[in-house]
Amino acid sequence: MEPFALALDLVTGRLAPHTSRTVRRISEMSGMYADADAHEQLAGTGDPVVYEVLQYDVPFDNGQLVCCTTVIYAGLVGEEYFMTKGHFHEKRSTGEVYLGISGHGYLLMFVDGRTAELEMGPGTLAYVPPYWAHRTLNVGDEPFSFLAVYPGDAGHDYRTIERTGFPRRVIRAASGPIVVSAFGETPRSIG
Ligand code: M6P
Ligand code: ZN
Repeated sequence: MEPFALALDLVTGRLAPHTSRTVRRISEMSGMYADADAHEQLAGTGDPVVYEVLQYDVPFDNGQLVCCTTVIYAGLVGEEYFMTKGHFHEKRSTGEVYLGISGHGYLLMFVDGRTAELEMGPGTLAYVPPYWAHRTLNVGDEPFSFLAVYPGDAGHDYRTIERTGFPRRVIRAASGPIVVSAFGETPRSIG
């Protein structure tokens, strides 16, 4: 691997050049949003792009660092904000750093019955410790973008979350975004 420098657009969050681009549409996120009817309807009417991940690939090796940006578009499925699929790292002992670039979002995390939610905006540096599952979402009217840096051998485990669900959701309320339990505990405001 040779050294490289990339251009990160601090307004749009886009990375150039990039060697891979993942485009995730709503139809690829079945079962992740609470309102299945709203999800089905959106998937059938335009199937909007929920988020994109732009990455300059490095080898899948320990010691390498993946740098990628994610742009989550503004939108709702029912009252639930557009979000990423969310994952654990296959190699659970690897962490990750996020840096907010533009727009406003949340980073949700959980591990072993504990949960955390961090508000993110431009310049927010957020740390995902090893072992914690992580998902991000856009609570604003503009795209929410952030940079992620994580070890090359981390890997993405989506299946665990597809099986167990994510314990917290963020939904739109009259007062703004609120964090609610996905498993039926009392909703609580995050102010
Ligand atoms: C961040 C990083 C990536 C991840 C992306 C989208 O950029 O954590 O590794 O792929 O968000 O999240 P997900 O893979 O959960 O859809
Ligand atoms: Zn990760």
